[in-house]
This record gives sequence, C-alpha cells and structure tokens, in this order.
Amino acid sequence: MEVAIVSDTHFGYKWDSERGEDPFDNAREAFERTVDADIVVLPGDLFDRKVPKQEVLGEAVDCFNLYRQGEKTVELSEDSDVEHDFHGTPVIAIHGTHERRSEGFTNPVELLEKMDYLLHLHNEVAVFEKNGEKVAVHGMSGVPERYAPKVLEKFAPEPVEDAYNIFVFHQSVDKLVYTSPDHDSLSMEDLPGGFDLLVDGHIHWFQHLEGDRELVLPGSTITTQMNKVEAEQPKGYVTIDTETGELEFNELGSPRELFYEEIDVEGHSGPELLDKVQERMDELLQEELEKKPLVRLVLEGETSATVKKSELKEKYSEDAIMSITLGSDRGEISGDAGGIQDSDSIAEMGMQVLKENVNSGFPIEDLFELLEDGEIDGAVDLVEDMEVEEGRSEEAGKEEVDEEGKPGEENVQKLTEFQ
Ligand SMILES: [Mn+2]
Repeated sequence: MEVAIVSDTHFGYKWDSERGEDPFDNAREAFERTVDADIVVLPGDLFDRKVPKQEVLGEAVDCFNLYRQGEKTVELSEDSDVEHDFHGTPVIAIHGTHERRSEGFTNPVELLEKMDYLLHLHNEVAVFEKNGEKVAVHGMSGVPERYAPKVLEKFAPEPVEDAYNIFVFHQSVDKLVYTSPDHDSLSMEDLPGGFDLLVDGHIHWFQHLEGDRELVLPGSTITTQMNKVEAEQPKGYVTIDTETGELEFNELGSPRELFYEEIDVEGHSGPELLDKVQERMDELLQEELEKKPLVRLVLEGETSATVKKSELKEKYSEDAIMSITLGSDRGEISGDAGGIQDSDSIAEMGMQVLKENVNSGFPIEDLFELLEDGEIDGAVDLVEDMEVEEGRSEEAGKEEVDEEGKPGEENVQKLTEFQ
C-alpha cells in the first residue's frame, strides 16, 4: 500500500497577515499530490489553534474536500479498535500540541471526525486491508510532555501480526529536540519496539533516523520558526511503500522562500551597518519569487550604532517579510551586546520577565504575539478560552493523567515550545 504522511499543516497560522494563506496553499498542494494514496496519515497540529476561527475551519474543510473526492482502495479490518466509514481517500489523524483541549471540550481534529472528514485516533489502532495486505496505524495524540512516558506505557501498543505497523505520535523526543530537564519526556528508548516505522509530528523539519527503531519526522508543511534549520531544509511530505518499506520525502513546489542571513556588524557605525544590510538585501532579492520571501537577519557583533528593528522591517516591507535578531539565533540580548536599541528587544526582555512571573500555565507568548500583531479579538478570545478551561480544570481537580491521557494542565507546554 502507499501511505502518505502530511504533518503540522498549522491551518490558521499567521491568519489575518500576508502569510495567512501559506498553510492552505502548502497543504492543498500536499493533499492534491497524495489524493491517490491508499491511506493518508496526519500526525497532529493540523490547526494552529485549538479553537480556530470559523474562516480557518472553512478553508480547512475546502482542503479536506480534496481527499473526499479520492478513491477508497482499502477496508478497515476487524483487528481495529475503531469502526469508521471512510468517504474518499481514508485520512487518519491524531491531534497535536496546538489542538489539545481538556476532556469534555471538542478539539478541531475531533470536529473534523464528527464531520466525517477523517478518523481521529488517541491510544487506538486502525488496521487496513487491501488485497490481503495489512497496514496497522497505531495513534497516540499529543499530551503534555511530562505525561507522555506514562500515557505511552498505559497505551502499550503492540504490533499487529502480519501487518506493516506504524506508530504515530506528536511529542518531543530527548536528543532530537529540546526537552526540559525539569520533568520526564519521551526518549528513543521509550518508543515501542517491533514496529516497521515510528512517525512523530511536532518537530518542524524533516528527519529520518534508521537503526534499531526507524523514526521519521516529516516536518511541517510551512515555515514557522525562521531559523537556520528551517531555511536549509525543504518543506514537504513523506510517502511509504509498505510492501518494499521504501520511504520518500517529497518536496513541495513553491512554499514561501526563507532566507537566513548572518551579518557581522562588529564595530560598525550606523551608516556602515545600514549599507551592509542593503548590500545583502540586494543580493537576496535578485531572484524572482512567487511569494514575498521571509528574511531572517541576524546581526552579529558589538556596535555603537543605534538601529531600530522596526525601521529596518518597514524599509524592506515591500519586498520581504523581515525578522531581525541581534547576536544569536535565539535573540538573546545581553547588557553588553552593543548599541542596537529598539522596541523589539524590550519586548523580548518583557516577555522574559512575564514568563518568569506567570506560572499558571497561561499561554503568555501566544497572547503577546496576538497583541503584537494587533489581533485584539484573537487576544480576547484566547483569554476567555483560558478562563473557561481553567475553571473547568479546577473543578475537576486534575493533577494526574486520566484514562484518556488528557490532563487539565494542557497549556503548560505552550510556555516552552514553539512547535
Ligand atoms: Mn507543530
């Protein structure tokens, strides 16, 4: 069988900005190109927010209608934990960190299941059959990292006999991506053995690790972090031929270009610095591109120049969507990092102070980002959403993982993760 895996489409990411259509454009291309697959697997973060705007849901449904027009070539076998009547190309999804909600609340992936667009798995297996061949998809939806080892232990997925077995999850994994030293998270050794393939969403760039446990991270179909890795790694989706075990990464044709540029401004005066930036921008913008590119400028070195990031962004706003960082990829501002002063660095410092002082698991970065983008309605929605859910969690008094592995402290991770 041919299995296609399209991860982290993040519908609604940068909605209301000039990048608002990017998630849909990229997903549409991936969906169109995989409509003839026997099975499509979506490893979480289909949506960027757990309560997407109606317009975002509408466009997502337009995308999923592509699969509905596909042909169903497989049947769910009786070995499955679930029953489902697929229309068109069978789509199986788990929910990710961005969609997870407390028990009793419907997340957008569950909503799509109710609308009959896909089958949502959480600690369940779906087994497909085609001409005597079997493919088993075992799905564990996203849970807060600290609970992941326990939830997986409880799920304890066992490979289905005589089938090609895929385990799909959406978590950080030690050594592959930053995990907090303060609490447990999954490590490679925790991942179940005996599977033909392990598939992890969550991490936004493609990785394929072969060995004792074969693990593939398809990466997101869109750029979200504007870092060096994202600039170097193409965006795309994965296909697997389950008969030969052959795995392929398929690059998308025309996602928005990302340039990551480090510029040494050591000892530069203001005009020198601006000239150097201009020179680099001229080089970058030579190429004719379908969409205005993303440009991440990292200004390295100490300088006495006073430059406002907002002015630089504005200067090139016709030709590029700019992100400017001082000193390092992480944008750390130290007291002696030079004289580049601007409101953005104050924003970053303010965020640091807020993060240190807000310990309730409130998604403060999301709120800040919305306010920064001038999305007041979105910010109000987020606050209201949190009030409702916090009230509910308190009511339930949840500290431990429940049967479904859906703890009340669902937003804790938002503070440390951007994926
Ligand atoms: Mn993601």
